Amino acid sequence: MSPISGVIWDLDGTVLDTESLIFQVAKEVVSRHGAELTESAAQAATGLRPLESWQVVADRMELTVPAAQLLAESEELLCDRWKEAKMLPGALRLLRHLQATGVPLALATSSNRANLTKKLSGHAHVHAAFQTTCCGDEVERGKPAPDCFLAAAEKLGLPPESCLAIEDSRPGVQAALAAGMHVVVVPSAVGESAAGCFKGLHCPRLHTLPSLLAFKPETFGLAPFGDIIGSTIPVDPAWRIRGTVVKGFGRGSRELGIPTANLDDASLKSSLAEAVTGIYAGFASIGSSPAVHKTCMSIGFNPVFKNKQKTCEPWILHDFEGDFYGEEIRLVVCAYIRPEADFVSIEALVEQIHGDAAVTRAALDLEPFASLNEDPFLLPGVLP
Ligand code: ADP
Ligand code: RBF
Ligand code: MG
Repeated sequence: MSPISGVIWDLDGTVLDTESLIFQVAKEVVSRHGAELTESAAQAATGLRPLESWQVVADRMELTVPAAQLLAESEELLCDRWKEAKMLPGALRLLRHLQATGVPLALATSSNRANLTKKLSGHAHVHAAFQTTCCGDEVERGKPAPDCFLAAAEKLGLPPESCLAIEDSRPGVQAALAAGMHVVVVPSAVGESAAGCFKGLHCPRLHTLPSLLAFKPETFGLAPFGDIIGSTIPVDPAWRIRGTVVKGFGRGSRELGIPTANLDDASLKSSLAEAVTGIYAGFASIGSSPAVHKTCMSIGFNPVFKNKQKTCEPWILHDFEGDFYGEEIRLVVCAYIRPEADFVSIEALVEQIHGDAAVTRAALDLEPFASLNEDPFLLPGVLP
């Protein structure tokens, strides 16, 4: 493949998590008109320009109100809320890395100029990272037409074939492929809807990733990240989590031979509600014991088992005698290993988890992780 000389980013659902805001507001607008917004209608509307999105919703939900009115209602509600949008996992890290290594960067968004400004008002450093921005109201045709990607490449002075587009939605991917670019897609849609969302879009120029944390710049001939320690990404500052060990699904020891001390729901909600799902490494201690052990843990939905609820499950790399349900567990989580994944078999999952344990053991011997095993938070009886 030709080397990448510039990266062109989509905004909504790729850099910023505006999707959940938009969904909340769209639900409210649709309910005003006596209907209930379905997941599939919202899905079909993702990635298009605002008016086109509302036309899709109006058609799908068989609303008699004109799309323009629905848009006006939602814009009014969203106007003050855009600044609430948070950066998506790994977006800031990748943006900073590309900027620091001199890669030309552009934004190609379906948003109009006024909304782009509002959305990035709380993230001035992000806005400044892009040499150029191309908005939905500045091109003739919106995504899935290639116009905004082509315009962005032209503004960067680069041929489209040497550009990498980063996208989250189907129309966005179609637009970038039509522009002749390489595309990395981090689907916003999850589970079943994600599977259907990119159906039929096969192209050697298209690469799918679970999140931008899994992006490897060297795959595209770009400088590798410099922050990797022992093949993990540091979690900085480390998370200090205290919880109670509760009963899980009872399959860790039995089915996998890997016991996991599941954290209670309340501590999960208070300290990890927004944590990126994935596999992490850190140190743990239990109950009244000051002993500190290396630990690898999964936070998320266990795709292999299709859990409906998020769990946090530390596997403490130590042989205990018996179990310790109801005891306090203290965790200092300092390294991200990989995203949660689906596997074809339980054996393949178990093998991967043993690989994670090996990564954990090795990485936690390295600084700045190693000294965290003396973190006072891990001592019994120390208050937060
Ligand atoms: P559950 O589904 O209830 O979490 P598991 O089969 O995953 O059951 O077993 C987890 C329990 O095993 C923990 O709650 C803990 O009491 C005990 N246990 C024993 N050794 C370990 C270990 N090394 N790491 C985690 N939990 C352990
Ligand atoms: N479950 C998955 O479905 N996919 C994974 O990639 C995955 N990785 C894990 C990595 C580690 C280090 C641990 C401790 C657990 C992982 N699990 C994963 C969770 C596992 O399925 C779960 O602990 C058992 O099903 C018991 O609830
Ligand atoms: Mg468990």
